[in-house]
Amino acid sequence: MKLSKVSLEEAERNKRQAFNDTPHFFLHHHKLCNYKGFWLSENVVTNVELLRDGFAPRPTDVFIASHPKCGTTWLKGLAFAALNRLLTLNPHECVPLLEVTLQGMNLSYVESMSSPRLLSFHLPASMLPTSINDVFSNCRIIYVCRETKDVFTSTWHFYQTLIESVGMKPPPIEDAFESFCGGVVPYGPIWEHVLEYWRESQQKPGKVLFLRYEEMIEDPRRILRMIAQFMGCEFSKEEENTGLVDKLVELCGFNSLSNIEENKHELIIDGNIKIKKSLFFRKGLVGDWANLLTPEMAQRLDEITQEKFNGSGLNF
Ligand code: PAP
Repeated sequence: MKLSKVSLEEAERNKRQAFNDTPHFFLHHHKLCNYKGFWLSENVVTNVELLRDGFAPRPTDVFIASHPKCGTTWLKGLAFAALNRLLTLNPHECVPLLEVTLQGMNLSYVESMSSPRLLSFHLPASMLPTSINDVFSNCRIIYVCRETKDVFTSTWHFYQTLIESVGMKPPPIEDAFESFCGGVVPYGPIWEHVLEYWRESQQKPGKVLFLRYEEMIEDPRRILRMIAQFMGCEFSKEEENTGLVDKLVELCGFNSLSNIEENKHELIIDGNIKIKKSLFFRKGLVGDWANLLTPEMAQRLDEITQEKFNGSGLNF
């Protein structure tokens, strides 16, 4: 990876310019800044600049992209299993998150990965390194989105547990909800994030595969086959006959992944933030928002989603 065009100092300067008075933070411990219309944490802003000019994708690369809490862990597992016909580790360890890895310890690992590489981003499409969107680049992107009320619910539980685990007090849910509705959440606003990839997938269906968490829940076998076909490694008749698709779906399923010993230990991200792997597996259900949101909150999020997606051809 070449990082010569934008120096670290330049990236730092641009990042400082991007910071302004945040109206309210979703998380006490997460300093977010509005960078080109999206709320990102400090280190991610630096890395976007470095990646944008310096990242050299390989034509065979496949990127998993998502707004957080939309089914990333599961999709990483399915894509890795499709490519390798197995899954042995926590999906996050098999598929590195590029904009976080860069500043941490694992860049050399990304470079040493053999092709085809599976990498991931939570970045919006407009912030991907231009080399990935280049017409000459054959890289493919698999994006997963999820119904907004469930995304808020999953996000709330994740950070509540994380904040409490470091001895801090989470914000009142009403404040977190207001933040989310205003888009002030890591990588938010979610609606613009989803729309950017949705439009890309409409314009370039061979390059961007657009998936929904709900359809993964409904028919994971169909989605696994679709992912394999999109990546150019579809299942042979022989593999189908041996029940490989069923086995891989089972291997990546919520119960299987959340119960393996490997996923009960800590996962170290970005050098110093430690997140328990078990935090990535909570309930894995559609509609769990009904156990958290008041009817008013639910209606408010529905209205925002309807308004934002109006005319796009996208709905839930
Ligand atoms: P991330 O962006 O931090 O990586 P992500 O994996 O996108 O998180 O989302 C986590 C959600 O996916 C959790 O949803 P919940 O809070 O509503 O339960 C998690 O339980 C769910 N999840 C993780 N693995 C699976 C799986 N194998 N099958 C179904 N859902 C899953």
